[in-house]
Amino acid sequence: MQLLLNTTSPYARIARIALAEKGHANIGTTVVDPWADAPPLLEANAAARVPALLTDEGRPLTESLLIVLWLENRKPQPSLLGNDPTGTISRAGIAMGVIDAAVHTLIGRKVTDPAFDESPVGLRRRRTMVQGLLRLEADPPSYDAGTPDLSVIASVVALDYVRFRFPNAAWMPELPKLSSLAARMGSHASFETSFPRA
Ligand SMILES: N[C@@H](CCC(=O)N[C@@H](CS)C(=O)NCC(=O)O)C(=O)O
Repeated sequence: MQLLLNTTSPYARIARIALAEKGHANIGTTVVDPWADAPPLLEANAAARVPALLTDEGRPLTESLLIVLWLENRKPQPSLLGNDPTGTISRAGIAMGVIDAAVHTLIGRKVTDPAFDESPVGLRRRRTMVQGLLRLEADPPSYDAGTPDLSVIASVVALDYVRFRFPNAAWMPELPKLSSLAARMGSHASFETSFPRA
């Protein structure tokens, strides 16, 4: 298997962490710049986005959560759905909303200009980040030991990404519970090795 990724994408980080937790920590990786239309990425993904996973059968898989779904199906244990799959998927959905809003804000800056953040759509995306994080803070995913579930993965990836892209943002709320979860997961190998870096 081969994973096409970049070192900042929260979607690629979810796929990386899920692969590692499913026993594929040493999978081959190729770092690509999705905005440079790298030929291997274009071949694997018509949408030219990371992550893309090339299976051993030579089949390209795209979309972070579909890669997780494929992994769950291929190797059900350890499960990434935890003891309460409905709660896990519900919280993971909130975290994905935060991730989408953050990435969309970065893309909005590319499409228009830095003023995107304060535009009506930019403020809507910011509200999504703040409200999504506050909802997760009010009902945080829990981690005891062993394999983190998808809600832990997506929530920590979301928080780390928002902090990475919007450092010192005045609009970021206090998030003591999520922060302590992120700090704890930061020393878990799959999270540590995939921490976003420019
Ligand atoms: N829904 C996709 C989103 C993937 C995505 O948007 N990746 C970004 C990097 S964060 C990308 O490659 N963007 C390039 C582009 O939009 O053209 C997923 O879950 O994998």
